[in-house]
Amino acid sequence: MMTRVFRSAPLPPLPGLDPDAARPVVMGIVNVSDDSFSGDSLKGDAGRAIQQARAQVAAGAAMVDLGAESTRPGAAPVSVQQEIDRLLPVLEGLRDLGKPVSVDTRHAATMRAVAAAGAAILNDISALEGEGSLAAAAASGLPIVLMHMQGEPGTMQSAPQYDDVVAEVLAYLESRIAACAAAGIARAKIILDPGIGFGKTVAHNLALLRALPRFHGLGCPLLIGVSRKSFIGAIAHEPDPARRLPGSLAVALHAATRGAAILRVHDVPETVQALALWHAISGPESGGNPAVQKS
Ligand code: 7PM
Repeated sequence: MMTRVFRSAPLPPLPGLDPDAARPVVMGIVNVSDDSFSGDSLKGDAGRAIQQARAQVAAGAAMVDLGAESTRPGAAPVSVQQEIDRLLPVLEGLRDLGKPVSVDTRHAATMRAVAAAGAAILNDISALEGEGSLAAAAASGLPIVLMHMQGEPGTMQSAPQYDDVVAEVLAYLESRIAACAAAGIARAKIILDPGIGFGKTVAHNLALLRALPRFHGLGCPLLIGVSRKSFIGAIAHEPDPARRLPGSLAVALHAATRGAAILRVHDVPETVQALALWHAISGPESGGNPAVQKS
């Protein structure tokens, strides 16, 4: 039997992130919707988001991902100013978190505002294709997550089509790395994400997950987000996203074994526990996962 050996690129240096941490690390998902009680720091949605982020870090998250724009089909649109107004109080409240706060946004104005307010990572599901986003991200100097998506959030799941999903996602991400390079963003600042569930059928998602090792060839660390996603519901016959933890853990461990650097998840304590067992068995204490070489 042949063991496939691949080299996974290191994460960019981040304040509060241990460069020697066992990988993958967990990124906790924090959503901040409208803030009807702003003013009282622990009431309203900003307060809930701050408490949720702190609880996730206490449970072992190495970082959190803060998002204010719902990408769900049919969700009420959020203006860029509303997005900024929701994010800034949470970022202010998390200044002493001690762990990197990533912000999930597609808008250049939001990128500039959150970079000034202490965000540590810019996570863009449109891979900096928005107007002015390449320049805003470059000016921030922050590490960037480039994610692949086919179509737009509202309609992307209606009829996703590829000739070769893996080749097309690889080529797209390579083209965005080149766009970043032209804008002055070095490859060492880039984290890549195949965008599971973003304009993909169940079969497309499975093909990408099977092919994860090929993504290391792009020379950047990988972020994988599968938590509670609908392909898990489709395969497990579980319509309720809140009941998709077992499937989410199974896919998270699959990605861990294939060298993912960051797992973006809703269920932080549960994922941290699953990874602790996986690390104990296949991590450095065991002589290392033979499939993964850190560079
Ligand atoms: C509706 C549709 C609600 C999609 C929520 C979602 C990712 C991300 C999201 C991901 C990166 C979800 C997604 N998913 N950013 N933002 N990678 N980099 O299920 O997979 O959380 S939002």
